[in-house]
Amino acid sequence: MEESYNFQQVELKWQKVWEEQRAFQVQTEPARKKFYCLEMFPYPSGRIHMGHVRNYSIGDVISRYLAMKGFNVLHPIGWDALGLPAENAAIKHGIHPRTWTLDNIAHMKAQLRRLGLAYDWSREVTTCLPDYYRWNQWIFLRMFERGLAFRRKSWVNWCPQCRTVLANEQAQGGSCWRCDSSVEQKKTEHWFLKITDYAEELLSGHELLGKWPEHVLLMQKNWIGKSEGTRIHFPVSGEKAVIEVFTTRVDTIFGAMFLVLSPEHPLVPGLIASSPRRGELEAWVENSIHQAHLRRDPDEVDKEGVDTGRRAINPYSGEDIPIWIANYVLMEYGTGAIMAVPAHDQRDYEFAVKYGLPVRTVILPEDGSVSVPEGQAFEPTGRLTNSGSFSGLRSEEAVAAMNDLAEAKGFGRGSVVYRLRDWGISRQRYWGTPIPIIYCEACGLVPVPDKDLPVEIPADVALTGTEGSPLEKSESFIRASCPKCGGRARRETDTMDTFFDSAWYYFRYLSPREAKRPFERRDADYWLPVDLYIGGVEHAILHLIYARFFTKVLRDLGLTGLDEPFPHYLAQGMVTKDGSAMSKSRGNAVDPDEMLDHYGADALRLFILFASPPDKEFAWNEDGVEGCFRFLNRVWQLFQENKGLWAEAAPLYGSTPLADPRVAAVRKKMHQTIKKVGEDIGLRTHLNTAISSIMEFVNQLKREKDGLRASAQGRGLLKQALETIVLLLGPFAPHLCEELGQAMGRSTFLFRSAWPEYDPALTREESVTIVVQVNGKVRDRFDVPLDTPDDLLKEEALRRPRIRELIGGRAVKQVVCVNNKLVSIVV
Ligand code: ANZ
Ligand code: ZN
Repeated sequence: MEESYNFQQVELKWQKVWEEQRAFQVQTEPARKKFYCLEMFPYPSGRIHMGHVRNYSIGDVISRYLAMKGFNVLHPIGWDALGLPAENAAIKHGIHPRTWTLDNIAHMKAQLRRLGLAYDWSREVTTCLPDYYRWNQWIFLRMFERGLAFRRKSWVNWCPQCRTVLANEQAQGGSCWRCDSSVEQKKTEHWFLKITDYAEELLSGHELLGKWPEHVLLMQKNWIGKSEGTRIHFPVSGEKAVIEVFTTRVDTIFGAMFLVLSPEHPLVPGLIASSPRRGELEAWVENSIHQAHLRRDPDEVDKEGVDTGRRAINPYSGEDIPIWIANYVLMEYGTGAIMAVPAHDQRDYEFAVKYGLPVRTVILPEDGSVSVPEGQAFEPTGRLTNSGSFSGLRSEEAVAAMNDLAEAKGFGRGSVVYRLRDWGISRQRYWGTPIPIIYCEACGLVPVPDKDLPVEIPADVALTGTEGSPLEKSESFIRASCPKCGGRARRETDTMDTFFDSAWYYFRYLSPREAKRPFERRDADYWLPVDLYIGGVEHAILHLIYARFFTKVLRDLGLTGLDEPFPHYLAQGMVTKDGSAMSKSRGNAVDPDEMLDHYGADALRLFILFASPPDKEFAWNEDGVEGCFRFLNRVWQLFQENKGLWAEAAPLYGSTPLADPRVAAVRKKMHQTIKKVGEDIGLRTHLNTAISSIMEFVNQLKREKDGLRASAQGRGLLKQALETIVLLLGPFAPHLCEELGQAMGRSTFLFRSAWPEYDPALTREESVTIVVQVNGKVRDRFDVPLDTPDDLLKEEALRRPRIRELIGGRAVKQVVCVNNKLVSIVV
C-alpha cells in the first residue's frame, strides 16, 4: 500500500477489476430476494452533467447497500438514443445521426465507468439500434390490432415554405422558426395511442403509489383531469341537429342564456351555411382556428365570439336560446360545446358583458341571502331559484334530480370527462422508430407482418432540415410491396415520438437478448416491479404516465402480471450553482470530467450525496468536493497509521465486556453508526446524514486511536472499527474502500460482502439526564445510568443541595418518577 492516496491509480485499478470479473452482473434467480434499482436512462447528448452524476450516484449507493444486505440487485443502464438533437447535429455538422449518437454513447459510457457505478453492463439497452426499436414496432402492432393505435385527423402547424410540420415551439408568434414565413393550420392524419382508455385506471392506480412524492401524484391527477358532470342534448331549432354540451353544473341550467361552440366544432359549418352573413362568419371561424393553434395558454386569450343567428332549445325549460361560436371553448375537451351560464361561471360572465348578453341568477348562497354579489359570477353551489320545479333544492340535490330526469327523458345523462388526450405519436422525423404500416393501392392500410420486423431506419437519407419528412425522400424506404396482395404500396414515413421508447425500456433490461418477444415473462415476474425509480421531476408527468400506461397495456397483452411499474419513485432534486439550475446554456455548468481529474470519483460521489438529501436541491460549491477529498485522504491516512494491526490483532467481535471505558465508548459509537447508516440508506434514503455519521465515527477513531492501541482489547476493537468503516463507506466511496479492504486481507468484493450487524443492546446510550421539578418547575438536573430504578432516582433528587434548599422545612406531599426522564416533587 502506497503512503499517500493515489486515487487515480486506485480508481482505475478497481474499475478494471470489476469489469473483467463482471462484478455486477446478475441473473434471474427465483429463489433469491431481489431488488430492481432503476435510474432514468440518459439521452446521449455528448457528455454527462452533474444531474446525471447525482442521479446515478444515488442509485449506486442504494444498489451497493442492498446487495450487501443480501438482495440480488439489478442495476442496469442504457441510452435513450433516438430524437431530434441527433438530426439537428447532422444538419449542422454533416455527421450522420447514427454516428453522432453512437460516438456520444461511447464517450458518455467512458464517463460513467470513471464514476465506478455498479452497473450490469451486459444488459445495456440502446434504443436507436434495430434490436431495440423492432420491439417498439412489435408493441405498436399489438396495439394496432386492439384498436389502441389508430389514425385520426388532427390540426398541425404547417410551414408552406419549408413544407414541414412544426412543433408549437417552432411556430411561436405564428411564423416559422426557420424561414419566418407565416404558419398555416393543416388537418392531417396522425397516429395516436388510446391512453384515454386507461384514464380511470391511471387515476385509481395512484392508490398503489404510496411511495411517490405527493406533488408528483397531484401533477398526474391534474393531467388526467377527471370531471364528473352531465351531458345534455340541445336540439337546434327548426332542424334535426342536436348540440351536446358537457357541464359540471347542471344545477345552473335555468341560467343557461346561450350555447357556445368551439370554432372547430363539426356542426359549425352547417350552422352558418345558410346565414346571410355566411362569408363573414366563415372568415371569423377560420381565423380563430388559426389563432387557437398558435396560442400557448387558452386562459390568456381575449374571449371573442360571433352569434350564428341560430337558436337551440333548453330541454329542461323549453326556452329557446342563441347559439354562439367562441374561442374560449376548446374542441379537445368535453364535447366541444357548452351551455353558458353568465351568472355562475366567470368566463361566461365576462363574455356576456362584452357582447351585451343577458345574465340570470339561478343559484343563491347557502346562507339564505336573497341576492348574489354584483359585477362578477357567483360560482359556489347553493340553493336553486328561478328554476321551475327545481327551485328551492340545494345544488347537489338538483344535480341528482336533473341527471335522473335527463336519463328518463333521454336527453342526457350523468357523465365523466377527462382532460387527458390520446397520445399523438406521429413525428415527421428521421431519427425515430419507423411506424410499421404500409399503404397499399388496393388493400389500403396494412400492418407490416411480424416476420418483416424491424422496419429499419434507412441509412441513405440526406438531412437538410427542409422539405418535409426526411423519410419521404428515401425512395428505397418508401417503396414497398403489399404484404397482403403483393401489389404496389408505400411505407408510412412518420416515426414514433421517442417517449414511446422510454415507456418500456425497463422491461427490456430484464431480457436484453430475447429475440422472440420484447422480454420474457419469467424475467419480468421475478424482477418487477422496479423497487426504486430515481430521476428528475421534469419527467414526472409525461414519461411516468406513458410508462404506467404501457405497463397496463403489456399486462393486458399477457406479457406481464404487473399493474404499476414503479411503486416507489424518488424525484431527485436539482443541481444548482450560484442560485440557478446548473446548465450549459446558463454557462454555470461544472464539468464532471474536470472534477474526476482533480478529486476522483469517490470524492465527487461522496460530495454530491453529502451536501443535501437526494430529493432536495443541491447547491454546488467546489470547497465541498475539496472537503470530501480531504476526508477520504484522512481515512486513507488512518488506515496507514494502523496497518500493523492487520497481521497482529484479532478483531473484537461480539459484546464481550470491556475493561476500559474508552474502548467501550468507541464500541458503542461503532454500533450506533452501523445502525444509523443502515437506516439512513435503507429506510429513509437520507444519504447525506449517513455520510456525516461515518465522518463522525472516523473523527472519533482519529482522536482515540492512541488510547485504543494501548490495550489488546483496544487494538482488537480498532481493527474491527476499521473493517466496519470499509463496509459502511463502501457504497459511497467504492474504489477507496475496495482497496483498503484488500489491504486488510479481504478477498471478496465489498458488493458481495455482508453489511455489518449491530448489537441493539450496544447502541443504547448508557446514561441519561434526569430533570427534577419542584411544584411543576424545573429546578435541577443530574445524570444517572440508564434504567436507574425509581427509588434511587427519588433518593438522589431529594438529596441534592439545591432541592433541599428549595424545599426548606416544608413537607413533601408527593414524589413522582418517570423512568429515564424526570422526578417531580410536590410540597
Ligand atoms: C355550465 C356551467 C355553469 C359550468 C357554471 C361551470 C359553472 P371542469 O371542471 O374543468 O371539467 N366547459 C366544458 N367544456 C368546455 C370546453 N370544451 N371548453 C371550455 N370550457 C368548457 O370544467 C367543466 C366546465 O367547463 C363545464 O361546466 C363548462 O362550463 C366548461 F356555473 O357548464 B360549465
Ligand atoms: Zn395490397
